[in-house]
Amino acid sequence: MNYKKYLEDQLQTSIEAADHKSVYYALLHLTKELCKEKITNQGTKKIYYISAEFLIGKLLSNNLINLGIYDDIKKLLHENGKSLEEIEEFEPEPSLGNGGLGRLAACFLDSIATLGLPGAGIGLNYHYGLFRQVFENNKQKELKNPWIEKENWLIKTDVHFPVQFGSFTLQASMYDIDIPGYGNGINKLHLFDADSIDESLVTDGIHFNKENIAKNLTLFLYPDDSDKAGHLLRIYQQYFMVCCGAKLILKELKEQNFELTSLPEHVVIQINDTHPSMIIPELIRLLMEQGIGFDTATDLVSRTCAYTNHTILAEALEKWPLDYLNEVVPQLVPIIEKLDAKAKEKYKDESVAIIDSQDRVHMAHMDIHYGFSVNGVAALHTDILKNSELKAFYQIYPEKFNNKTNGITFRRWLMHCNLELSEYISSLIGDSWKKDSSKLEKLLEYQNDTKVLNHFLKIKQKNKQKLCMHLKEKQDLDIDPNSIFDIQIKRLHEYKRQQLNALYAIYKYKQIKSGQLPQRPITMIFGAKAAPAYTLAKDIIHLILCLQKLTLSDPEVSPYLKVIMVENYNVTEASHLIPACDISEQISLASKEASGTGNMKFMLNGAVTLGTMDGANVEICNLVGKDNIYIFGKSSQEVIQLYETSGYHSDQYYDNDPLIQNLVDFIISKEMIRIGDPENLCRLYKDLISKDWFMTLLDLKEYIAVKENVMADYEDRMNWAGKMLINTAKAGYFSSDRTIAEYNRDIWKL
Ligand code: T68
Repeated sequence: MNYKKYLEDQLQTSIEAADHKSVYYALLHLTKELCKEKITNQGTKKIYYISAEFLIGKLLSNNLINLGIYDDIKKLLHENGKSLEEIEEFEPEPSLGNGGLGRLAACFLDSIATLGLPGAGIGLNYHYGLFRQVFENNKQKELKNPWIEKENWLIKTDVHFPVQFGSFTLQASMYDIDIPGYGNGINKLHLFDADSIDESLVTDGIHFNKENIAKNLTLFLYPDDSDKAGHLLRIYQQYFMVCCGAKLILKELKEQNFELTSLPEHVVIQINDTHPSMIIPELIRLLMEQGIGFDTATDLVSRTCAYTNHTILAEALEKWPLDYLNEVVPQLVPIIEKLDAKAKEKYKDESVAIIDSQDRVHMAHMDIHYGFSVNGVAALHTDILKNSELKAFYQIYPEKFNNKTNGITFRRWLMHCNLELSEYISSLIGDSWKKDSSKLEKLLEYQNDTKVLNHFLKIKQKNKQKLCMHLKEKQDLDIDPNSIFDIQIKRLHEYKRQQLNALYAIYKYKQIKSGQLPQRPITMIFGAKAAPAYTLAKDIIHLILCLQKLTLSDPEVSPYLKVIMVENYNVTEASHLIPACDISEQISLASKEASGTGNMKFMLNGAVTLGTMDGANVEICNLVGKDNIYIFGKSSQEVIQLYETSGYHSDQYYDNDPLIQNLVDFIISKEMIRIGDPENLCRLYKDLISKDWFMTLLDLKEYIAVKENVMADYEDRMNWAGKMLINTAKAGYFSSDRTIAEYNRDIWKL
């Protein structure tokens, strides 16, 4: 195709004369057109990845890369006075996910298509997605985030289904997004939406009438669920998704003239966490409607569904009151009760029941009994599932349990976000790593080559300068590109321990005030959204924003230490931040972070990890070796034991250690209260010294000590560059192409 001609026809003018936004739309249409010409990945068995979240991020560049025309388009635009980077800024980011779980689903879709596997994503078309975060008075404020413009990536289909709820029926329509594989055919992401949605229901921020389901069902991703109406809405969303998904799957089976009883031979459904778990009873229900008996239907569905667990946090394991299900989806309740009765009869053990003694339905338990595979998302996480959290189930079904360590797509997280490093790598070891990421290990040949190491440093420096320009433009922040960039970006949660990092900032601040200056300035960068109803998480954001104000406004401090919080952290911001990072903060309380995937993105881009032995950090450590990662903190076993014996008391750490006391006290010091809100700061302070459920103080001293070592080691630039190179070279294991190949080999068998 003559791209120039196509674009100019679309634009009705020259590329040069057109404005950026119009060029973006023209490219969007071009990409959609090219996807149409591509073949769909084929096979006799298909994977349906069903997930309440697909955090796909901006699509233009990624699609161009996967279609193999990124360089051509870039050049064409450049020749006509435009830059692709500038044009991309006009693409709104769909925020159809919260964090790691949703982003993983997006990386997986990319890899499924890239490996040429027949597959599809099934999810919901949230109109406003996750909220947009703005900072006001050093606090987070939530605004809606409309992303569906008149011209957009969605393709309206002629697939429509009725969805029956307790007292009413909604009409659903399916919208598709093309997922081109890198050098392979395309797959689809199917997003379902209710026809009756009323966007005008949202007037202020993210508030809306939760009761009017027909109008609000797909307005927001996981709206505030702090009350009953929120919980019910969530169940409505989940059932809407699985009902449409199940109907689509059976429709496609029928269209290929396959018998319903051959379901497990032609279909595999990967249930992404428990949000889509109701697909099990729903499919059983639909098969029974077609005249198949309960036992046969249950057997067919059980051989079709596989479940991925992403967390061991008790509060994140869904347990829906039977009453709620009776209100929203009464048609599923008799099926769930039968499934429960069957399990109870067979395994007379209350701890593996689906419906517990308080009449709550344990969604994960249903998945495990009535699915054929259960996987964790990193080696340590799967071990914890087997030996602690799901031990009783592991004893019943050892053959169902398997590990699939997470991965990331290198198309987005290196080739796109760090083009210069990507090209430099290819100039050293050739292009083969793009299809076989293990080839990155060839870089190890250069680990002592000062010319290569210097070039690694040079690219990092350029990326840091670019980030400085970006943050200047975005938030009017002045940061020093020669400082150390220490970055923690992820959802705000106590277990991820941003508060631990903030206490280090206080430590440094105090040192500087007392005249102990760091060898090199430090820029501590945070990016995080807090769930709107998660009070303590919002208090931690407040603490960080106060520290930002404190460090930036004090001329004694700001030349040496700056605390920065990036507003509205999302996939796009991540792609600016990750290539510029020196130190990757992965400091969750051991045992709590199932895997992490940001850790992998940073490592790939040559950052060195400072972390606990948690999630995939353990595997990173094994790959790069102790010299190329900084580990601190209590082990997962020690932490699990502390929980089991109620052996952790934060007040003891606070009372017995003057340094800890000094740092924690600073949260409610004169300096901080002058800037911040005493209510938020005091609440956080009190929590830390009386509860501290995620054991911040347990690891604080060691964290500070190890972080000081990192800073010192950073000064030996050649040695540090060696660590960077080794991290990139060893990151090949974390390609989602590898993860998906394993899912296919062990679970899907397409
Ligand atoms: C994340 N989980 C894990 N959950 O925390 C992370 N939860 O360690 C892992 O790398 C990632 O999954 C991928 O496996 C989440 O992101 C959620 O976002 C979530 C959303 C709603 C309810 C519960």
